[in-house]
Amino acid sequence: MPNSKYSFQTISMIGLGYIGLPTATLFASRKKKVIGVDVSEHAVNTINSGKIHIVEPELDMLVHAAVTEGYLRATRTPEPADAFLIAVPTPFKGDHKPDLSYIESAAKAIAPILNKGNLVILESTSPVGATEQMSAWLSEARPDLTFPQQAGEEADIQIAHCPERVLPGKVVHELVSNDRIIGGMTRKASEMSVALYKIFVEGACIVTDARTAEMCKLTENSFRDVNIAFANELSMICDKLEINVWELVELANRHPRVSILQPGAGVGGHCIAVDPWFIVDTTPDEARLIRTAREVNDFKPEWVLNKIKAAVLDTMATKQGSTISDIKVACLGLAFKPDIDDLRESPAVDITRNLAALGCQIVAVEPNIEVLPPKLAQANISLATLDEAVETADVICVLVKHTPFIEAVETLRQHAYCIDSVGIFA
Ligand code: SAJ
Repeated sequence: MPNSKYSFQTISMIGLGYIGLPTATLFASRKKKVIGVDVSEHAVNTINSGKIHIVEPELDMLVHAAVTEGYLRATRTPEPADAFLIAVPTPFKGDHKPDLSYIESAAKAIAPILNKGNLVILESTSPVGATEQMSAWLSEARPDLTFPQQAGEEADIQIAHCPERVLPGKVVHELVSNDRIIGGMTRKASEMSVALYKIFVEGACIVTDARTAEMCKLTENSFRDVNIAFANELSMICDKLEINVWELVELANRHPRVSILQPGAGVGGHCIAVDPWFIVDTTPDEARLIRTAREVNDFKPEWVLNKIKAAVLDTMATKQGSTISDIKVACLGLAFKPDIDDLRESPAVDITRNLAALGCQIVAVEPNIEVLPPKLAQANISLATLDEAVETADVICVLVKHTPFIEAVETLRQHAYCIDSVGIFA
C-alpha cells in the first residue's frame, strides 16, 4: 500500500526514452498527472499525439490511453511537480569513462523549478557517487534550498537512486512486477520513493543507500557480462579443440549447480556492454575479472568476422577467376539480440559493416526491420528475405538467433557454407 504520509499529485519524468516513457505512462495509467520532459521535439510531438517514438510491446496502447485521458503530457521545458524522476542516457566516453553530462543537464534544467518538499530520483544507470554528484549540482544551482548532503533527513529536497532493471521487449510487464532497489540519500528519501513507486510497482521495494543501489545495478549487468564472457570464451576454446560448444554447454548444464549462458556473436545493447566499465573506471586495480570479461565479449565479433573472412577466401579459391566482389555473403540478423528490432550497439551490425568493407556483396536478413540503418546504407549491402538470401549467397552467417531462422534450420543446414555463431544447429 502507498505510504499515505506522502502524496504525489504531479510527477515529472525527465527523459522519455526506453525507460522514461513506459515509467511515465504507468504513473499516468494509475491516474497521476504526469509531465514528461524530453529535449527531442520529435519525441514530444509524437507522444502528445498519443503515439510512441520507440518500439516496445504494449506501450503504444498505454500511451494512447494516458494522453487521450489527459494524464500524460510531454513538453521540452520542465514544469513544477511533486516528484522528479531522471531517466537520461549515461554512455561512456572514448576512454570508457562515464559521461554524466546528460544527468548534469537534467539537474540544471529542473533546479530552477524545485520546491521545498520535492523528491528527485535518479533512475539512469550510474557510477557509484553519481547521485551525490547530482545532488551537489542541484545544490549549487539552488543555494536557497537545503539538500541531503547538508541537512540529511531535514533537507528541503530529498534525493534517491532507484535504478531501472527491466528487459527491453518486456518493459511494461517487468516495470510492474520486478522488485525495485530504492537507494535514498536519507531514510526519508527512501520512504518517499517507496511511496512513489508503490503507485504502480507490484514487486517488492527494497530500501538501501544510494551508493549500494548504484553498485547493485552495475553488479547485475556485470554478472551477466562475466557469465556471457565465460560462454564466449568457451566457444573459442572449443573451436580450437574441435568440440561442439553448444552440446558441451547443454551437457555441463545438466550438473545441478552449473548454468552456463549461450555463446553468441558478441554482447550488444546499451547496458551490458557499457555498465561494467563504470566499475572498472572507479576501481581499475580491483576490477580485473570484470575488465577481462568486457574484453572477451568485445573481441567476439572480431573472432566471428575472421571466421567469415576465412570462408569468403575459401569460396573464392573454389571459384576460378573470382574476385572478392563476386562473393555474396548472407548476414542473418542485425538486431542486438533475438526477436527485437533494436540495432543499437549490435555486434551483428558491426560484423556486417566490416564484411562489406572487404568488398563482398552482402545480403542482410533482418525480419524485424523494413529499411537498413544509416550505418549500413551502402551500395554493396541490401536487405533481403531469408529465402532470397539462402538461394543466392555463397556464404551464410547466422549472427542472431531470431525465431524465423530457427524455423528455417533444415534449409540452412543444407547450404554448402553456413557459419553458425549463435548455435542454431545445436
Ligand atoms: N547474450 C548472449 N548470451 C546470452 C544472453 C545474452 O550473448 O546467453 C547477449 C545478447 O544477445 C545481447 C546482450 O547479451 O547482445 C545483452 O542482452 P541481455 O538480454 O542479456 O540484456 P539487455 O541488454 O537486453 O538487458 C539487460 C538486463 N540485465 C540483466 O539481465 C542483468 C536488464 O534486466 C537490464 O534492465 C538492462 O540490461 C539495462 O537496462 O541495464
